[in-house]
Amino acid sequence: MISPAGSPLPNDLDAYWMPFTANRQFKAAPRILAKAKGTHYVMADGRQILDGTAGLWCVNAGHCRDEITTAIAAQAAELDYATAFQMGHPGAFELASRLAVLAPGDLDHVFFVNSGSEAVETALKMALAYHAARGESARTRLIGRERGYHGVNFGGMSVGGIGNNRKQFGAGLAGVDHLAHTHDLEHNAFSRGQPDWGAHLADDLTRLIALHDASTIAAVIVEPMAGSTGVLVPPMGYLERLREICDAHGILLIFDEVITGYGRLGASFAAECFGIVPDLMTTAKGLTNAAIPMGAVFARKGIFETFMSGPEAVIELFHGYTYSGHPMACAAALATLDLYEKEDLFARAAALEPHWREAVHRLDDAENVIDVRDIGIAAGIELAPRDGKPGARAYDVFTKCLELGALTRQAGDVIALSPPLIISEQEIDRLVELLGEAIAATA
Ligand code: PXG
Repeated sequence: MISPAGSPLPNDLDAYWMPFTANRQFKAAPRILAKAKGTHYVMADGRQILDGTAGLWCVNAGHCRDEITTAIAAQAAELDYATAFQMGHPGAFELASRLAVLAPGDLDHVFFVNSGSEAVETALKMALAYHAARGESARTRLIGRERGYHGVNFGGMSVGGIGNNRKQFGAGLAGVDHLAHTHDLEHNAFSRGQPDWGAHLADDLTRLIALHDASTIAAVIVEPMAGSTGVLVPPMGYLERLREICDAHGILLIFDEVITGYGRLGASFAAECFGIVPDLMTTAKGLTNAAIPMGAVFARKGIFETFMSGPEAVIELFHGYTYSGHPMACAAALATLDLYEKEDLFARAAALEPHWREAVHRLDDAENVIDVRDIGIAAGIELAPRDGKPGARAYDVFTKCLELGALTRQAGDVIALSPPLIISEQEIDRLVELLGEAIAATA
């Protein structure tokens, strides 16, 4: 629509093609976020909304933290942009060093990107290039897992296992296969923390090895806790078993920690939480508290060193982005790491976990709830789907909850919760209460 003066009207919703959104449904009843501070959003109509999703699993230290906004502003005035190709700037080196210290084991080298999707593409390419550098260039297969989410670019979509994210876009990467997912309500429903049942599901990898032969497999990529698909907590022993099988067959293990990184599970990374060091680790979201887009891929020492063994004047990895290690993103990330440290937020999340668990499991007996699962400061509340209308009930719960004053995230028939790690116990109780009311009102 054009205003009488010829410029687009500021409140015209039409031009914006919204991502992962039912555009027409949204525009018929828009939900507009105007401001945020701490654990709350403010809607355009002035209503305060408790943020039950930390933005989208990313604002771990709470919204609009002064320390971060100040650092970004200062960096913007000092050095707005610097190319990362054959040039450097201090912030990127400082950030990589800080991250290498934070990461467990020998995940000592860090490659910067701008999103979780780019982190995944980067890690997959690193895995292929690593094997090629070692003379095992037949290792080109990539193994993902059903219900996995690894972003929306072609590599991540292909190793991803969410049907709706794949079906519009053709066959994807060749040579990809998938492990079975670990969701099984018959054995796992209403688990508190890691379910006891399901370690054996990791043996599905041996089936794929028998089928394809290990000599053709480059890497296995999994989310240690699958987030977007509706919070699937790894069964006890499952990730350990995956690690063992990968080790036995020279297959790289990639943890996609875009959601689990930076405190969500009450530790720096899921790798630390579960005591398993992957070969490559993808992160984004909480890295900058989401104030500026950024992702980081961590590589173990041995992988990095393999790349550093060729001629010194030759670029070792033909990969990177214009905005890799953007100065403002580095400044935001450094300020975020300072905040995490100063407020001991990962330990805070761990200390809050028992309260969180008790609170979310108050919904166990709510009408239409068929599972409640939790780990760290994350939970999935699964609802019985309405006949022939998958996701419809959860969408109604999501909109009702927003009306009552809390932002949640709908994933199919699951409501996912992942509030900022600064949330108080009272706010947790309130969030669960509002969700309970929304579920009751939506029966
Ligand atoms: N890997 C994982 C594990 C993710 O959760 C990505 C990669 C991609 O990140 P970017 O920054 O490219 O979006 C993600 C993203 C949801 C939801 O509803 C989660 C994500 C994205 C959109 C929705 O839970 N995670």
